[in-house]
Amino acid sequence: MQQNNSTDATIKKLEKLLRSRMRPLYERYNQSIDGLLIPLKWKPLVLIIGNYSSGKSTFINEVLGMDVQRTGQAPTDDCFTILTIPEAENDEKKKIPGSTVVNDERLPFTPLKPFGESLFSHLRLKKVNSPVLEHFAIIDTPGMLDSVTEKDRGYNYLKVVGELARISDMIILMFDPHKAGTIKETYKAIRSTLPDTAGEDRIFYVLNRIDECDNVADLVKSYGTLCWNLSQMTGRKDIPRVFLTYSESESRFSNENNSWVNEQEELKQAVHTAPQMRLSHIFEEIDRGVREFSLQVEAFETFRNRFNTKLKGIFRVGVLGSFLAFFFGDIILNMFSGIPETPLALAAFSGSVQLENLYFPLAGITCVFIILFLYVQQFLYPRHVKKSLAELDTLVELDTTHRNDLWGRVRDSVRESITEQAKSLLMRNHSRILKKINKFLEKDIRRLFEKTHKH
Ligand SMILES: Nc1nc2c(ncn2[C@@H]2O[C@H](COP(=O)(O)OP(=O)(O)OP(=O)(O)O)[C@@H](O)[C@H]2O)c(=O)[nH]1
Ligand SMILES: [Mg+2]
Repeated sequence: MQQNNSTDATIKKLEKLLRSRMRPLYERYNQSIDGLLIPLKWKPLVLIIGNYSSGKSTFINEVLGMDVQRTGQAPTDDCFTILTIPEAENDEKKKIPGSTVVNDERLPFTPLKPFGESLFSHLRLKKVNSPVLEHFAIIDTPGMLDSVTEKDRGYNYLKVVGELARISDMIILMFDPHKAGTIKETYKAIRSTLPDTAGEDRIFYVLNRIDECDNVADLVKSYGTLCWNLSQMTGRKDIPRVFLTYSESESRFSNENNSWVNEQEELKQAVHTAPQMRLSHIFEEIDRGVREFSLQVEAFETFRNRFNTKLKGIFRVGVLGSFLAFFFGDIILNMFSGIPETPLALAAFSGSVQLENLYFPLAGITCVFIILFLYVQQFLYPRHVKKSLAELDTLVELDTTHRNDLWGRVRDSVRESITEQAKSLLMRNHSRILKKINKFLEKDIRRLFEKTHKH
């Protein structure tokens, strides 16, 4: 793997930190840090998505300087193709099937496993001898179809795109003037997996095939449609940069002296910066992943605190009950059954307290505590678990959209943990774990981040 040495060293440090600081905490909740380690694997990734026939494969061929991907009008390619360089000179296997790719633990594609055979047969890794691929891998994707035809794929295309967007360091969203209005679904799919507060700078918007616009008015119309849709989706007033590109060799222009705008060279240069974007992507992903975990622990803490408040109430009742049982229990028993002969209070009054006078009062206290224990176990505890599951969203404060967004991703996992390990969650000191997580984010990770960004 060709990668900047200092980036490599930082990634190693991050992995070490995650394994030493976070793994023990995750394991306490029967969770694994494997998901956090995925973006650290392999090499920088550039993901190209967009409408069918928007020119994705043509652009890739031009970046690589060779014809590796099939191109053509109408939906041409229904495969996800990961393009990388052969690892060694005699690297025989030029194409690796999807089922092997998703099972290779050295690669970051294991999250695609749940999509099953219908995806694996449309996924492959291709080894291409292009020097460009020494520094990063490119993922060519099948074109986005209309939502009706999408249903025939046999796997959830948008979810796959979302997973790939999560692990990619650069995402190129490519549209052509004819379909500039169909960006919505694609954007939603990738947005749902990207961090809420960041990630936007990882996306490059491209309006390709602009040579097919007949005139400037036509181009402005397509550009306007794309921008309108973008602003609708991002909710931002500022429009992100949109690269206006076309392929010289495919264009309708016969000579090179035409004055039509073309930012394809700039886009190609931008693609080469993917390795530099890798570290910030990794930091973002770790930050997001750990904050998701932290929010779960917060929920467990509320779950425990609420139960403890109820327990305290019960304990107070217990103390009062014990007091009454100790001093008056034997008197009442004596009134009904004549036993014990001399209740403790009477013995104390006559100044002759014997050890046997304490038997009944102590038995009274034990009875009170047994009753309360049974009440907690049979009634209070199951009711608390049931109520917490029914009011899951009240376990954490959802005061910002960022927290809301994180919560949406971990809610099911919290439900599962409370259902499966409620007792151990009630016994654990979550605030100590929260402090450790906070220290990891604010000290360890921040320090490393600042150090790498100084260089
Ligand atoms: N005029 C013009 N045609 C282009 C341009 N780029 C690609 N084409 C043509 O458009 C068609 C589609 O290009 P592809 O590169 O196959 O598009 P794609 O996005 O990979 O399509 P799918 O893989 O089917 O989703 C091909 O016939 C290309 O020759 C361009 O910039 N201008
Ligand atoms: Mg293609």
